[in-house]
Amino acid sequence: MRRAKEERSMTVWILATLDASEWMVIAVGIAAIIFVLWYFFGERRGVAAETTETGVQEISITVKGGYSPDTIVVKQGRPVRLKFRREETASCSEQVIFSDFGIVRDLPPFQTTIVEFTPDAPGEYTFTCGMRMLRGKLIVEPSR
Ligand SMILES: [Cu+2]
Repeated sequence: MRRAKEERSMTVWILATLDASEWMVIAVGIAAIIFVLWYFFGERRGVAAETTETGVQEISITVKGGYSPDTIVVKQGRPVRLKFRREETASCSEQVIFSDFGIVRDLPPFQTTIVEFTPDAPGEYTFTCGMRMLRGKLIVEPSR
């Protein structure tokens, strides 16, 4: 009992003696922890596709050990054009599958393969490689 009380008063004493720069270090440390938590666990909104003059929502995706960007945001009811640029020969990424849209496409290495479709309903749609190891997400936002 007594010991716990002493430890507590010690903690209070240490906090009371911190100067501004030490508080700064603590603040930066806490900010870094929050950033790491957000980075790994936070909801990521993804990258919005650009709308071309003809009204197509277009975005380039680099395929190399994964999809970059891996989360793409588009609007419902307008055509989407995904340009997959595969920058590797690793067999894992040789196919891309949009199972919700019934699309299976081969991605020849060091080429750009275009995948086009129009998402009619809002929602989150996963796309994967042939073995479902690499993953990306298409977020379709309601139009309006
Ligand atoms: Cu794979």
